Amino acid sequence: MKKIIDLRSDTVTQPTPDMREAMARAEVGDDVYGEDPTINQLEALGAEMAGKEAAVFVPTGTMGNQVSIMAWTDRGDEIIVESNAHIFMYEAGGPAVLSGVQVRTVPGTRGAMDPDDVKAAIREDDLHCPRTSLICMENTHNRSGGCVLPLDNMKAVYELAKEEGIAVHLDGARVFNAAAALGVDVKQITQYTDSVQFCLSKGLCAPVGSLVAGPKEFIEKARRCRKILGGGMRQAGILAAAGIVALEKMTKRLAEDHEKARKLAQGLSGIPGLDIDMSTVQSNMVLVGTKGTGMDASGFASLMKSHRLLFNPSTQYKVRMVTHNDVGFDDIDEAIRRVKEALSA
Ligand code: TLP
Repeated sequence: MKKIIDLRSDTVTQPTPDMREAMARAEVGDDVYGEDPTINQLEALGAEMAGKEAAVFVPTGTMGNQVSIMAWTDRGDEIIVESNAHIFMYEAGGPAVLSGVQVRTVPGTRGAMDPDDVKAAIREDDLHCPRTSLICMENTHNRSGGCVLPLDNMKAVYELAKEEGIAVHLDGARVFNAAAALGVDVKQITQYTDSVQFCLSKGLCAPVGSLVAGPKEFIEKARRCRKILGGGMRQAGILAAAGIVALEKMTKRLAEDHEKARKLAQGLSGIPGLDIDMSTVQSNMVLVGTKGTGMDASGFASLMKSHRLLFNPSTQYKVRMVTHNDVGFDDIDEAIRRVKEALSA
């Protein structure tokens, strides 16, 4: 029986042996009382790495984004997000349900919003209009296939927001991938955002958890919002221990996943029927067009599933493949081989 090669997401990664050991040893306490030393250590480390005053540990990236939106806004406000943002596409309408805000979308190029479009979307101070209270960016940008927002674009949006007195939040689920791709310290990115949510459980391999980092007063509010959502955990230092390994060790190896993605993209792009825009292969994802095979994305994904190669449809004619710590370079060679074999049969 062939081994399963799982490229559905970097969320499928298993905690590393170092993580399991740290989890077993973790000193814990009741975090709702602020008494879990391992969580306190993780929050301090995350804040320091992101260049922010404070941080709060949350169970998921989705909760990280939602507590941030809740803490920055009032009911009836409007928030601006890029039209393919995770917050808009995949958080089950959370901003409307949880914060009572409406979402205004601005189209992006590979996830980057044009500052002029953002400016045009900001509401005037008029009794008829909702108040624009938050602008969200996403880096890396999932739906564009892991593209990295250019730093000057983030800077322009941030400066515009500051002129208008509007807060900026970054969905940095994979911000360490963005930093690795740009070859910069993550602070170079987070300097252009007031708050950031980053995931420990994706390419960084922790089993659970995200951090929200930002100004102290905002984090106090976010902590309260986390409690509202039922995210006040108790002896969760067991999870935070893996998060510390994720930040200290696993952030340093992400460039390797990017190399695997390039290798995969190069290998697949030579196969008749498949269409890949190499310029979008910037981090650990590859979007593969399937139209030329005569199959749509789900048809192609289910064909390859029968060859024990897993990935997800992204749009009607595009699948997304994600590289990570649990697929090796040899698995990439094998994945390319299986696709070739399946399409030539
Ligand atoms: N993304 C998942 C799916 O939800 C699509 C994936 O497999 O990529 N922001 C971004 C940019 C994300 O990609 C994700 C997860 C989240 C937030 C939410 O994180 P979780 O899954 O921890 O709630």
